[in-house]
Amino acid sequence: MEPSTGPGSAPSDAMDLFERMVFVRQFLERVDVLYRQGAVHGPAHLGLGQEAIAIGVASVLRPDDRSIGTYRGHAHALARGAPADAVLAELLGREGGICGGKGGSMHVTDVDHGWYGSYAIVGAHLPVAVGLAWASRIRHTDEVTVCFFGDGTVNIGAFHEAVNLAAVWRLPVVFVCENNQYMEYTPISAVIPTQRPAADKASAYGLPAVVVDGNDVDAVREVTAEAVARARGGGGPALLEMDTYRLKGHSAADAGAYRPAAEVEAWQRRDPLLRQREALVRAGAAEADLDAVVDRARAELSALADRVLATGPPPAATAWTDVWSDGSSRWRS
Ligand SMILES: Cc1ncc(C[n+]2csc(CCOP(=O)(O)OP(=O)(O)O)c2C)c(N)n1
Ligand SMILES: [Mg+2]
Repeated sequence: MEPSTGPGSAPSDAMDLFERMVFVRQFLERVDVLYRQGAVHGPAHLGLGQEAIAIGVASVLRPDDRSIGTYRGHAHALARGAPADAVLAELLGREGGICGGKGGSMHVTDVDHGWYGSYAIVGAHLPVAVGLAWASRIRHTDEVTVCFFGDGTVNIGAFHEAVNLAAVWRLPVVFVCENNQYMEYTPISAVIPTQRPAADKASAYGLPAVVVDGNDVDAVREVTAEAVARARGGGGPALLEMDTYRLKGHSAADAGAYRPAAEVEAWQRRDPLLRQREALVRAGAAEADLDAVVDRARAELSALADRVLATGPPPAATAWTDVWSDGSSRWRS
C-alpha cells in the first residue's frame, strides 16, 4: 500500500467531504487506541466530533493560505494535506515524524502545507496569526490566514489584543472559535457570562457576530468561504463561532465523566459524520457504499499504524538539531 497522504487538496463533492471526515475520524480513533496501548508519548488532545470544521474550512482555502491552531490540531494538519504517516509518527515520537519526532502531539506543524503549527499555550497563537496576516500584507500577497481556537480562549488577553489589532489594521485573518462547549473539565457557561463566547464579543471590535453549526460541513464551508473571500479582497478580519462538541474527554487520558449523559447523547445525534451520511442517503447514496468508505479508512489507518510502529525513535544525535531556525543548536545572542 502507498503511504497515506490524508485528506489534503480541495474536495469535489459531498461524498468526497464524507470520505475526508471519515479518514480524520479513523485517524483520531486510532490515536486514541494507541494512546491506551502506551504508544503515544505525552498527551493527545483529540478533535473527535469536530471534523466538519477542520475539513470544511480547509476545503475552501487555497494551498498558499495559512492556518494555525491549538494542541487539538491533528485534524487541521491532515485537512491541509499533511502526510498522515508523518503526523502519526510525530505523535508516537518516531524518526519519520513531521517535526522529526521531537515535538509530539501538541506541536504538530507542517509549513509546507500551510499549517503553521499547534500551540499548547491557550491563546498564544492568536497574535502569531495576526503576524502571519501582517506578513501577507507587507509582501503584497492576497493569502488569508485562518486561526482556530477554543471557546475557553476568549478570557485570555491575547485573544482581545489579536482580534483588536487585526480589526484596526483590517488584516486578512479569519478567527474561528471551535465552541466545543468545554474548556478542559469546565462547561464554558460556567466561566462566560453571555451565551456566545466569541460571537458576543465581535461587536467590541466592529465585527459582525457570526454563529454557525460547526457539525454541518456545508454550513461551515459557506460562512468560511464568505469570510475568506472578504478578507482576501481587503475587507478585513472575521470572527466566526462554530458550534460543536468534543465527543470524548479533554485529552485521551480524560474519560469526560463530568459531562451529563443526556448532553453527550444529544450531541452524538448531531455527529457531523452521521449528518453527512444522512445527507448522502437522502441524495441517493447506498448505505453499503458508505459503510465501505468507513471500512476502507479503518483498514488504511490500521496499515498506517503498523508501518509507523515498525519505525524507530529519532537518533540521539538529532537532539541537537532543529533547535534554531538555521538547523543548529548553538546559542547566539
Ligand atoms: C495560558 C494557559 N492557561 C491554561 C492552560 C491549561 N489548559 C490547557 S487546555 C485548556 C482549556 C482550553 O479550552 P478551549 O480554549 O475551549 O479549547 P479546547 O481544549 O476545548 O479545544 C486549559 C485551561 C494552558 N495550556 N495555557
Ligand atoms: Mg473548548
